[in-house]
Amino acid sequence: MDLDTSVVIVGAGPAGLTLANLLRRSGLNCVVLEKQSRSYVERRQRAGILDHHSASIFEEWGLADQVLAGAPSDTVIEIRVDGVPRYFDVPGLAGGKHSRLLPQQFVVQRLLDAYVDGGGDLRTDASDVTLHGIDGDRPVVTYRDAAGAERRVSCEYVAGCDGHHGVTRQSMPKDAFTTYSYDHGIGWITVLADAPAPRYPLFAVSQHGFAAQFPRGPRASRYYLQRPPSDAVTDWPDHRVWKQLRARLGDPDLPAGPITEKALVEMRSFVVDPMSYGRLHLVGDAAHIITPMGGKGMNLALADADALAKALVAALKDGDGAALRSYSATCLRRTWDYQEFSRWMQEMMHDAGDDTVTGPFRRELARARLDRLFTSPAAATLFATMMAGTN
Ligand code: RFL
Repeated sequence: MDLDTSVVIVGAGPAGLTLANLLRRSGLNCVVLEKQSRSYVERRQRAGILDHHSASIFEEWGLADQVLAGAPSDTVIEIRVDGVPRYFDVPGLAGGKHSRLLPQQFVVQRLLDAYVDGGGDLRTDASDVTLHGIDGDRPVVTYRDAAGAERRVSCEYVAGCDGHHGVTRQSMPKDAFTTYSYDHGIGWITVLADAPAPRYPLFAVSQHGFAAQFPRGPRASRYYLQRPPSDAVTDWPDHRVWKQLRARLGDPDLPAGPITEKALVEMRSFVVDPMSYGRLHLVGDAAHIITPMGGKGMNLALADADALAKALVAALKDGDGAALRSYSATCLRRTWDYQEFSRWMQEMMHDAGDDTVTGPFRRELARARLDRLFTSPAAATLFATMMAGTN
């Protein structure tokens, strides 16, 4: 055996790195195995919103200075219907609680620095990660290091933080869990461009289809455009992207900029229940994915990591396994709550626009829902608290 440790964490994304930092802060040993290089992981651009609950995790664990520094607060969102702006004051309606604009790669870079600078054990370029004996008392995880040599690590628990396409979930017997998978029947294309950020995160509804524009730092924007599910990236040359954005945002003067990334987004939801099997606990995207509408994917991953860290501390330091036994149920409650929020927002924003997809009746229902956000304080407060992630 090359190493004995308390917890092997597979994957150095937001989930794995948060868990690793929290365990280190509690004085527990762990090893992080990541199949990519450190520079690859640090550059991967995805989410951009850290909600209130996620920020409170870093505050509670004394990591706020390292992780949250300089992240501006998300204040107001703009919902533009047929080119007419309406402003929705999220913190004002959510009791002063708010999200922060913090791109995922900054979260990852900062968590990596905090972990490695604090002496944490990170093994990148680890291939062929395989779990053995997760239904016994002392699992073993094998992998190949960067030089191709096989390594063996024994541990008390394995945290599967290796994302939707990772290997840890596949180590659970097929009959040990139920999978819920849902295709939302719409497509998105996402575009990252060096173009001026919008004043506020912007959601646009019109007959041309849904579009959104979010800041990614002061000089970059991430855009999302609804597309027919059968479209490929090649169906969206740059001139079509800008033409459609101008039509959908109702802004003929929208400034363009060099496009640095263009990708299709799968509008799919996926949940595994339970998230635990034997000594393996799944965390974040390894257990559930959610569409980007509402910006909750990374935040659910961080909430799982926090719950698992607390449960592992109770089990390993105090010999109390109760929180570990209820880990899956705790996380799934939150996951389904936000799956519902994301679906609510998605139906409202899409049905209210291009009525060739779901028809004019659904369009009017969705417009009534949208309107209610600005006329009913009860509806507005519920939406704002979910958006800010106050629970
Ligand atoms: P990750 O980030 O996928 O990290 C998993 C890590 O595991 C590694 N790995 C392995 N390591 C060892 N052995 C193996 N066999 C391995 N297989 C994989 C991977 O290399 C990687 O480093 O999962 P994690 O940590 O659970 O974090 C989840 C979040 O990344 C994800 O939910 C969000 O990015 C989702 N998401 C968004 N979330 C938000 O909260 N707000 C947003 O605005 C938002 N926008 C988005 C998004 C995801 C997107 N894409 C492309 C999926 C926008 C996009 C475009």
